[in-house]
Amino acid sequence: MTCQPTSATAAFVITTLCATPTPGFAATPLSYLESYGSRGDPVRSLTWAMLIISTVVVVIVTGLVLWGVLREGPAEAAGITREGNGLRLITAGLVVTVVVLLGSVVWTMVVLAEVGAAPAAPKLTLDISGHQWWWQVRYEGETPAETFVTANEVHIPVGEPVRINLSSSDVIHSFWVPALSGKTDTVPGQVNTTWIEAHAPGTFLGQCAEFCGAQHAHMGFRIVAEPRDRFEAWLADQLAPAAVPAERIAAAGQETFGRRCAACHAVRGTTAGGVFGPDLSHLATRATLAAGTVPNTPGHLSAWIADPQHLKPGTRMPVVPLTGSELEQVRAYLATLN
Ligand code: HEC
Ligand SMILES: [Cu+2]
Repeated sequence: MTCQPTSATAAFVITTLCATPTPGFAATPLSYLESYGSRGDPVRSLTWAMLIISTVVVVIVTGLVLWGVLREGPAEAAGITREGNGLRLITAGLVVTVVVLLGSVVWTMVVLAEVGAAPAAPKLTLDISGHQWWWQVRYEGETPAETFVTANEVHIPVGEPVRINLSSSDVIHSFWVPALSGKTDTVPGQVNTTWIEAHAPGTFLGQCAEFCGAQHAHMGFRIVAEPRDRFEAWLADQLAPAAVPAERIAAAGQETFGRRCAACHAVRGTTAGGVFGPDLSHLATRATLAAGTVPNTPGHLSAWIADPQHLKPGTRMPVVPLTGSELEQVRAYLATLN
């Protein structure tokens, strides 16, 4: 077929049909009907079973109703007689219903027990905190020097359970990575614990699942599951302090950043220590900006710094008035944070 859209609807259909084939997960990143880890798997099976049971029930009930309505004309229907008051049918229906419902209750209990606690003492524990409208992620190390904070992108080793302590700095949010785990609320003044495990490397999208204000829909995050060695390399990279910018423009950017941005943003290894906004150490290694709102490209980064309220209306980052050259400098500086 030719891939030339002629109208908006046609464009949608064509982009859907002409898109290069992608695995199911990539095509539907928030699908909860697929799972990629030992916490998601039992829930996935139960979800499918419930879906199938409910569909079968609807089909049977609809079929029986239609059969009852259409079997004879309305005139004769009034004269239908039921042998034994139809009690045998009612009993059979009840028995089937009770057995199926009890079965699903037991199965649900088993699944809840299975996903309730992490299987073994997890080697990695993260503190994740929901903010309007982004996620703060803290990797607790053995020593303060091994502890760091990042945002919106969570790296984990493949095949290892990871415990996550969830908290919130403002309102109730909900931590949800459909392919790896169900939802757990982040509640102000309380720590809720959840865990995830990915049995294959990949990027798994997460999303705030509790309405939390204007930009709730732009409160996404990603879990990047990597083999142990690559994860360790990422950790080491994150722990490295920011290098002193070599280029003049980036050095000037660091100075501007210190004056205009550092009250809210931290960059480890520098004097910038603000905690109101996301930690920007190693920002250049992240795939997206502003909790998954836009890809992390030089263009989007400039657009974000110049006018965050345009990309994410209502975001807690204000428009910071900068001259064109200051903006260029700050962007050049942020590009060195890799
Ligand atoms: C009043 C506090 C405040 C100031 C000042 C501020 N920011 Fe922010 N910034 C935030 C908040 C809050 C967010 C999170 C926004 C969101 O995702 O909704 C943010 C997000 C960002 C992000 C995206 C980070 C990520 O992980 O996706 C970048 C980049 C950024 N700010 C750069 C800057 C720069 C550069 C300046 C100075 C010109 C600046 N900010 C000034 C509060 C601030
Ligand atoms: Cu939300």
